[in-house]
Amino acid sequence: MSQRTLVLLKPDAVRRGLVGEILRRVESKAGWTITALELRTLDRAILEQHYAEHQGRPFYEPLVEFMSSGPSVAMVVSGERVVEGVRALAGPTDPIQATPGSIRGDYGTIVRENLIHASDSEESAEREMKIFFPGLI
Ligand code: 3AN
Repeated sequence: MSQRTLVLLKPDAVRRGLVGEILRRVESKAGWTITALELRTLDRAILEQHYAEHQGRPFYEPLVEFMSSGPSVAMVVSGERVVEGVRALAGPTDPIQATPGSIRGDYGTIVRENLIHASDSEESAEREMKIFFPGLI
């Protein structure tokens, strides 16, 4: 089942020089391809759309602050079961709970700065791809 998913390499990943390492893990999965990619600093307006479900939560303001603190890499990954698959590569939200071998498990320690975002369903992927790549068909 070929799918597309929206992936963000967060400002901590870019600052720490981990973009290449994370892209390598994604590209190494058989049949997965990166079909859109952009380095950009995310502004408040785009983050408010992206994180609409978290508005009002205590971690929301610090999250928006962190996510706009430097450039991120936004990309679309396509291929077999990528929605579930990229989330498996990433590991769970809390990097200490994440299994070593996953991206968050290998490189993260704190929940906010957990290196990578990946859409959690095909519906979220459709919504999020439109936010970051409105020109994408
Ligand atoms: P995930 O990215 O694992 O799907 P979400 O969508 O629940 O996690 O949360 C979005 C982002 O918000 C996380 N990647 C993390 O940066 C931040 N976040 C979530 N929960 C917390 C929390 N309890 N404290 C601080 N930051 C959080």
